[in-house]
Amino acid sequence: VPENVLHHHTHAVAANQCCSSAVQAIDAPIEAVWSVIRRFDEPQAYKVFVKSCQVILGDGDVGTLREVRVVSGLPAACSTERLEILDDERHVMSFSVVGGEHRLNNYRSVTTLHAARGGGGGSNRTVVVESYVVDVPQGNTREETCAFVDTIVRCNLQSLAQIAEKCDQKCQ
Ligand code: A8S
Repeated sequence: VPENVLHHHTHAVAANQCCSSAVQAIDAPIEAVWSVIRRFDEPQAYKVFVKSCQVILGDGDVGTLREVRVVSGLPAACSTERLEILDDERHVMSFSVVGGEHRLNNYRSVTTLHAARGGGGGSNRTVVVESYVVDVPQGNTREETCAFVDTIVRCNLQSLAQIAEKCDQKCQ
């Protein structure tokens, strides 16, 4: 495992918090996947539970704040999120939740992309690693919290794979 992967996915986890991670292989080049991930102003491009998003401060660099509205049916209405890392060379992005109406206080996630060799020996596949840390809400267990967040993260990564793979076919 490359050192930078371990570094970015090593979180300080307090006693009232939980953390987990998910991995997704994608049949598309790293730059195609990165072009979707790096758009902090457009999470709705692949995040399945996002209804709309508005940038409230900044122009897409670190420190940019966005207000995300989520679809109905979730125990949440909106989330205010800050871009923490955007590294176009190493393909690392991170954001944190700084407010909103939901139960995931102090949520922070890190997403890293890694070029992987395809069947033909070329570098046309990507492995995505996403990890997070979050406060366990009052009245919930660590296991319940991780199950809830893991479901959201896995849905998002599957959607990301579909979009990047489809786009890659069109662009070739
Ligand atoms: C992400 C990851 C997560 C988003 C969560 C976990 C959220 O947007 C949703 C429901 C909630 O209850 C919390 O990468 C919150 O966006 C879908 C509103 C933060």
